[in-house]
Amino acid sequence: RTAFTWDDPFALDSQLSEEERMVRDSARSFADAHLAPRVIEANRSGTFDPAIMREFGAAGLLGPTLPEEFGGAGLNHVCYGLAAREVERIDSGYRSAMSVQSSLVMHPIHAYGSPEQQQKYLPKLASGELIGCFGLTEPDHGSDPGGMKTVAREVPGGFELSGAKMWITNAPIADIAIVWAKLDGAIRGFILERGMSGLSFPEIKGKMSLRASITGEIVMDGVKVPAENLLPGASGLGGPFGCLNKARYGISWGALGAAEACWHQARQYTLDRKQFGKPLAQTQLVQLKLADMMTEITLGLQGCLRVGRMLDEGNCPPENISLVKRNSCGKALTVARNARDMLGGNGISDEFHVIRHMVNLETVNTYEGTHDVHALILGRAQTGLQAFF
Ligand code: TGC
Ligand code: FAD
Repeated sequence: RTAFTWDDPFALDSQLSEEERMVRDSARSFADAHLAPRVIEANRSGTFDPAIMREFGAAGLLGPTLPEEFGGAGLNHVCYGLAAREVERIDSGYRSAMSVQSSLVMHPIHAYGSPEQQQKYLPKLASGELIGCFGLTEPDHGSDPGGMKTVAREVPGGFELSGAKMWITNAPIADIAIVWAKLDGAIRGFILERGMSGLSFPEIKGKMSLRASITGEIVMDGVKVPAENLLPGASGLGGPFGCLNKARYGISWGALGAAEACWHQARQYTLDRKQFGKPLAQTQLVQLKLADMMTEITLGLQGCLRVGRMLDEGNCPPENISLVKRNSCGKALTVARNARDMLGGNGISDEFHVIRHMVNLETVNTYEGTHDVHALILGRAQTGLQAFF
């Protein structure tokens, strides 16, 4: 009989290359050494330490798929996903900081930027010396970004931007912002720099989820942007969505990292905790929940790996990314809610981490396209029928 490995039933490990395993292991060591010791206090105080960005940079975790000439590590998408899984095992907010910088700021500058923009910003973003944010969502346009009201108009020497972006990860600490605005009706990307007149980044307070991540608005009141700060290579919604494809893919791995943390915690807790004279893990109801967790996470990870391989082959339709983003987030949320329950009273204490993952995953299930919006994308793709409006 072949032995069964409870925490890696389908031997995901053996499907990885040596380099991929190395990246995963070093991301795990980084997360354990640099992120785990901070997270409880950061979550309690609702703060994000900007120094983390330089630490991510030093560990090679910012823009890791970009070529080395821009400060990247030339890694494949599978490596990127594995790193996201390890970071989110600690906290979704830390993975958010990493993925916004990598997929939503560095990627568009690399994919759509001029050579001058690439030289100016990418190496400093890769080291964490500069922090970036990505402004697509607006107060009145979240799931329907095509309706955005932020406008750019041509003025001598460049453009003038007016409007507001809402729920922007890292905005209050950002040095630069990739902002999407309508120029003569077409959606274009602009690089805004802190200090430009009329630009501010107020923090959003009172978040009960993703508290170890900082979130804000981008308020633009006639901000003058030099002509050279327009991203020349993107026009239309395909510009921001090209970035979202990368970030959503990373989230699909990351959310399962958070789910694994909850599953492993629930397993150990119910093995250790005795009620009615026996371990909780020796009850049928608990074993059913553990079996469900193992099944969903194991199957989910195989899906992420498959999509990562398709991306690396240059052969991945965006719908596949919707499929795994939606599946991972929805399943991770269920795992976290069940794990919370299995820890009883301790399940609501931050010392046991599960409640923090659970409330974080509410955000992860919402941003980058909600669970239901990805269902509509997948529904449209198989019926040919538009159900958004
Ligand atoms: P639709 O007609 O579907 O498409 C308009 C144009 O965009 C193109 N497109 C894509 N291109 C590349 N990749 C994709 N995934 C694409 N999806 C669409 C499409 O081909 C078309 O191009 P063209 O040239 O024909 O014009 O547009 P729609 O308005 O009907 O879109 C509806 C919908 C639901 C698909 C879309 O708007 C959507 O996905 N909404 C969700 C919004 C969202 O995900 N926002 C994320 C904000 S950023 C964020 O949350 C960061 S959190 C980061 C963190 O902290 O980790
Ligand atoms: P809405 O679009 O108003 O949706 C509300 C509800 O209606 C949802 O359940 C949705 O599924 C449902 N719904 C919407 N349309 C339909 C429909 N046609 N049919 C059926 N149901 C529908 N955005 C950025 O641009 N950059 C960032 O860095 C960023 N970071 C974020 C960080 C945090 C902590 C959070 C919470 C959000 C962040 N976002 C960011 C915004 C995020 O992408 C949006 O919140 C998300 O896209 C949903 O938009 P909304 O909040 O306006 O909800």
